[in-house]
Amino acid sequence: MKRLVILDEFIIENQKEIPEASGDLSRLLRDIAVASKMINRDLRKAGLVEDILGEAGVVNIQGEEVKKLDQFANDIFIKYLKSGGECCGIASEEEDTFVSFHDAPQCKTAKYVVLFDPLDGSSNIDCNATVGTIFAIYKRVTPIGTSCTKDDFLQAGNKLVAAGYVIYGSSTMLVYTTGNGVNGFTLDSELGEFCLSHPNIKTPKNGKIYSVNLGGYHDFEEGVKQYLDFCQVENENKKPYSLRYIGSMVGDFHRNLLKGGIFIYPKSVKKNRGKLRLMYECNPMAFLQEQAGGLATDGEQRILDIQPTSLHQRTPVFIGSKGNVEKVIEYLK
Ligand code: P6P
Repeated sequence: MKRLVILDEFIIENQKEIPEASGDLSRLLRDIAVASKMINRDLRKAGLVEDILGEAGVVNIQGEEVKKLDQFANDIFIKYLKSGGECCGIASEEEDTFVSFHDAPQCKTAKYVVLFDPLDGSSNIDCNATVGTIFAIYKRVTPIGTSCTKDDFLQAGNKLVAAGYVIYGSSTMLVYTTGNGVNGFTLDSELGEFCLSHPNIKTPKNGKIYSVNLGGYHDFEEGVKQYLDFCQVENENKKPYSLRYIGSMVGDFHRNLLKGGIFIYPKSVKKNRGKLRLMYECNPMAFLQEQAGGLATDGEQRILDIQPTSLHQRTPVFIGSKGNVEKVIEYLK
């Protein structure tokens, strides 16, 4: 029987590959893993936990109904990242602006900031469909010991130190990269440990799956519509690709990362910058996708090269197998 490699051991083993690694990033990744186990525990019984499903009765900066589980996951992340002392501040989909941990003595010498979507796919939560947590880690750019500023967060994706997601699906998995490939860990809930189950994930160069909300087809720009027509009949096999779309980016992304394919959320007449957020959805997923051998673009440039101007800015996104993304870029030209 193969020896189980648990996440903690893997992180420590691999921190040697991170320049000037001092263990801080390893501890930060472990704090994220602990927070996701807490979220997983309550998510799995959300239907039974008193008053945790449904709307939280607030609307976030995106103008979206905040679900109680969104708020719950957000609070768990902030609590564990603050108590872990390895990050000096966070930005979250559920917070209007960044949150500095300068008031926490244990965070005084922290070198990192974390941006996250605590529970992506919230529209699926109440119907028990796959949801996920997405996180992005940068080294702070302002002096250690001072309160973090917006500059620490508004960094291009090509400056990411680490990124990953936790997918709460038929099993719970944590998938992350520190720039040396992508590895997936499945939660053994009896052990309470994330165990290496998907080492060195690589996305097939070409995929036969496309993921898009076709409800917006008539609002999409011409090149996107032509690519979608290509997927449906004019492709190299002359038979339709499979349309797979569950309306939860983590779920759609994870399937395509493993099987190959392309996830598209384009701009449209109604959403002229698309819907997905650059800083804590598209950038972390783009880092992972490139590390797994795929591509991620906004239609004009590499997602990771976009210079952000605001925490919650949105971007069109075409992400997945190299061959599929290159094809859609041809149509967009
Ligand atoms: P639509 C979930 O709300 C989310 O932010 C992503 O997880 C998902 O890919 C997208 O929105 C779905 O959006 O417009 O197709 O419902």
